[in-house]
Amino acid sequence: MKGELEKLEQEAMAALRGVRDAQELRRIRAQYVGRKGAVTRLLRKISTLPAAERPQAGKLANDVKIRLETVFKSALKRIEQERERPQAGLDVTLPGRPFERGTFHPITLTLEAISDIFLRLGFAIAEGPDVELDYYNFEALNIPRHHPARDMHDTFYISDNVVLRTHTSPIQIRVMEKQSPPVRIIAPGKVYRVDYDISHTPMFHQVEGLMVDRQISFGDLKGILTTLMHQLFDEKTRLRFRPSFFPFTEPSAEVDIECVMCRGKGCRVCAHTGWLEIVGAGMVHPAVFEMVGYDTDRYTGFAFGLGIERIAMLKYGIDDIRRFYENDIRFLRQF
Ligand code: 2NM
Repeated sequence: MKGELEKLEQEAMAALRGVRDAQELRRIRAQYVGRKGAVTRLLRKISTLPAAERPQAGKLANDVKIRLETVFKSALKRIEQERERPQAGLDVTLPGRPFERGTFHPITLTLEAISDIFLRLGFAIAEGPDVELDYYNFEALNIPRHHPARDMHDTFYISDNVVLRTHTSPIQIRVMEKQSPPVRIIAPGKVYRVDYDISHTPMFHQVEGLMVDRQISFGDLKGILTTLMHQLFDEKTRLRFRPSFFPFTEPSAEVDIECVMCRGKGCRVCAHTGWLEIVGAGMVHPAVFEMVGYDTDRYTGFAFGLGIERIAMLKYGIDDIRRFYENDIRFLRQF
């Protein structure tokens, strides 16, 4: 009796598992616990057992019947609920899940802010390859092989004469090779140097600018950079030009702006100097013009270079350059 009951229960459970509609469910229910069902029949047979076995067998059979009834009931409920939906698992009346809208990277935003300013000043945007010939990255910029200035650049070499560009100046050489003056361009893009710490990443972004025409002077350079900083930060920002050296400009200058964090009073960001060094600039060296075939008696020009990350950090109050490239969505969402 016990063995038979267990077998019936297992059979009934297995039959239930595949059931999809209510009619089939009722048929299975009748087959086991209906008036003529297999479990019911066993229950009736209990009276034929020896008196000593009846209570135990009766309890066992009743328990099986109750368990099966419970499972039938919940299966019926599940089937009826599914029937109310147009398609199992899909409720077309639910509101859709909205896609999260992306944001622009702070470097992109800064690059666009700078580009907008220069476009209004009549500059065009020029681009060039990230993988560059040694000639365009160094030679044409008056930095011959074994020149000490190459050490400053910590170059990634692809081969003997192919490098990852260490600045965007090669773009400007390529433009000058193809176009005669007047030239008024900015060259934005990624640049690469072997360096990684709190203020350096092996890839970062630069915007360089170049203006060549008759009678371009250092005064034009000062005017353009002053306008840039006033529009990028605010009109009260003061600039300071200090003498410097670059192989590709003469004279050369480092350009500082009054610290935008403390307004020149001195703080952690400006190392308590009140000034931030953010631009390198100068008058293009005649050797560079000769390399691209420009007549140095007719033309002069200025050039400058600035790091986008540094400006983005100041604009948005970011204190570690590495934040830009960690792809932390909580950081990126803020812009
Ligand atoms: C800088 C600083 C000073 C520069 C020079 C040239 C070119 F191609 F005209 F010679 N392009 N960029 C230049 C000058 C870049 O970056 C700190």
